[in-house]
Amino acid sequence: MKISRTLMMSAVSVLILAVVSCSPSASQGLTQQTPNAPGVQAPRTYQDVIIGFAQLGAESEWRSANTKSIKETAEALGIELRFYDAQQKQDNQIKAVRSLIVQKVDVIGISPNVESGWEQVFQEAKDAGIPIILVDRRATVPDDLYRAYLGSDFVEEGRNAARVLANLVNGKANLVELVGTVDSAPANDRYKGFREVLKNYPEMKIIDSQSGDFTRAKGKEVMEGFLKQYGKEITAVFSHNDDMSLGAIEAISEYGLKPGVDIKIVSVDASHGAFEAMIAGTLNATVECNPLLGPQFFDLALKVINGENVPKWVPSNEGIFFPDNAREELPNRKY
Ligand code: GYE
Repeated sequence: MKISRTLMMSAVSVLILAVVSCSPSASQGLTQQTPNAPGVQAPRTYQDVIIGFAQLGAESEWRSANTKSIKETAEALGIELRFYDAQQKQDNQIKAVRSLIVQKVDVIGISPNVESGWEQVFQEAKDAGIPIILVDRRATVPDDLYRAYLGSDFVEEGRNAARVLANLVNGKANLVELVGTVDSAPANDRYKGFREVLKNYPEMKIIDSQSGDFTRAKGKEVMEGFLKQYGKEITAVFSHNDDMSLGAIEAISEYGLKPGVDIKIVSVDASHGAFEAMIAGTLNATVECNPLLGPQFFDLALKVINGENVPKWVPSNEGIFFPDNAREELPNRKY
């Protein structure tokens, strides 16, 4: 498909070149024939931009869906995409940004693995005249170092998780928390939002809180540690993503307790795995966090390239899902 289009394009350009060079008016009349006034550039289109993307890794179902959305949208729109996967390492992500600067791409999209440590490399991009768009995760940098942030309201997700959990346990629980990647925007914000609402429930106590780095394997490992230390004292889990919840579910079952029954579990993302767990009765709720950001990202990128005004924050639409309608909803889920 790509090859035939490229071939066709070069055939067309050869034809145009031939026509232009053969035409007697080629040298005199060309400026009058262009549709734009002199000095006014035609807006760029998806087909004539190069967009770089520094993805943070492939740590979760959410991330795989996010990467797929970006790659598939680029393909569908005919955009030349330069994509990097940093394997959850900030150093790799910084290297990817530097390499995209050298390649002189038109825009760099990035999901910063952690919030801090971006000023220098973002400044390098700015100095090279390449706009940065933050996708999914924020970075703590001055406003002039990025053009826009496209992503979720993670604080609200944390608040919603607390509201749902409070309902499930009637305002009384000994809970443990599986935190996402340390210093990442979603982990910081979900942590904060959750506690904000929990203040209204004095009998809901967080007995421990540790990072499971947003992965299923670490989520399981941390939950095993919690169970070893607190055993049956634990009555609820707040996990910052579904993958860690699935790991925790395994740990709880192996420990001999019933996940979703003996220990209530609420998490974030609303991925396929979470729906399957809700249908199986092992997960009690999941707060949606939408990873399908490809279309919004490229739309934003093109606007930025064409000098249009864009909002500083473009939020994504999200809901909450429970076991009652999980079976009905699952076929509609795209990730
Ligand atoms: O919740 C988690 C992923 O940044 C919103 O990262 C994203 C989070 C998502 O690993 O599953």
